Amino acid sequence: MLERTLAILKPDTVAAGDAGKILAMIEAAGFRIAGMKMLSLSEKKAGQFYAVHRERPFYGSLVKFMSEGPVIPMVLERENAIPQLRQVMGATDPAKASDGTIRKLHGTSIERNSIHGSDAPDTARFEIGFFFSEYELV
Ligand code: FUP
Repeated sequence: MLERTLAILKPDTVAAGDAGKILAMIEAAGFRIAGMKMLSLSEKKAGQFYAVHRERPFYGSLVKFMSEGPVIPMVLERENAIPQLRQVMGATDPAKASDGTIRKLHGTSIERNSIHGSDAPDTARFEIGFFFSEYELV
């Protein structure tokens, strides 16, 4: 089934100048870019995006990290986009991610892990709508 997911190239990726390399990996994995933009999240917006984690001990630090510099949210489309992107991303903790995955290659800690990808259809819907209007998707 053709599916859409939301990815975010996180502040560590953009600051390192690795956005292009990661985008190339994503395209090589068969995703079509249906929407893309660059912006800086305020702490308030980052907090809203990660609201499901607000009771977790890492929430404050995660929100600070996600608002420390520009991010590149994008909507990616392919068959089974949600699980497929998570495979290309690798495990949350780069130290545990498989060889060749984005997080293994570019992540430096469980927090500074290079890329976000939606984990389920309902979160993908929420996360796409968080960043994009219908007219911004092609
Ligand atoms: P993932 O879906 O792989 O991004 O992982 P989670 O939804 O479990 O976590 C969301 C983000 O919280 C991670 F990308 C990084 C951050 N996090 C931490 O900083 N510390 C943790 O122990 C777990 C997650």
